Amino acid sequence: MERTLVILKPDCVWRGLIGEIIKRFEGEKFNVIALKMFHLSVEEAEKFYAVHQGKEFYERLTGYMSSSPIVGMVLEGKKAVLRIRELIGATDPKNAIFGTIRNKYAINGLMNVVHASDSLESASKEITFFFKTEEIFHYQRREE
Ligand code: 3AN
Repeated sequence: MERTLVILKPDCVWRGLIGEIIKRFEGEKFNVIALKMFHLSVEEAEKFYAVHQGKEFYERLTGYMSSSPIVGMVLEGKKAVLRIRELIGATDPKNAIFGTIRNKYAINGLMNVVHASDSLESASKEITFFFKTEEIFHYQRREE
């Protein structure tokens, strides 16, 4: 089992897509094991996206991510990091494979619905950024 961090970005929240996107993840047998709404400050967004500092889209990205509330969650499941990245699709929706979340819902390469950790190492760092240990839970999926 792996854990990964997912953020439902401002465009997901303001378009009323929170439930729709969580449904996609749950439908693929990932468990939501932590869930919280945040409104990041610019400084917090800058810290979270520090790896992108210096890139031409950095200010737009940190301004956007701190512009309105977002939803953070930890998902748990088999090969969660890679499989969630596959489900969300490429950064630019024009390059996202048909059927992926970004292909269906992203507005553009910035407002692209969802963030997901890109490696086990970043998942671990990003989960710690948003959640305390006691805010993360574990349970078995039961179908009955
Ligand atoms: P991904 O989220 O697909 O891993 P990253 O890590 O390259 O993409 O970029 C982080 C975020 O920065 C993206 N989710 C997107 O919101 C924004 N971003 C990336 N590239 C661009 C770009 N060329 N123009 C505008 N925003 C971008």
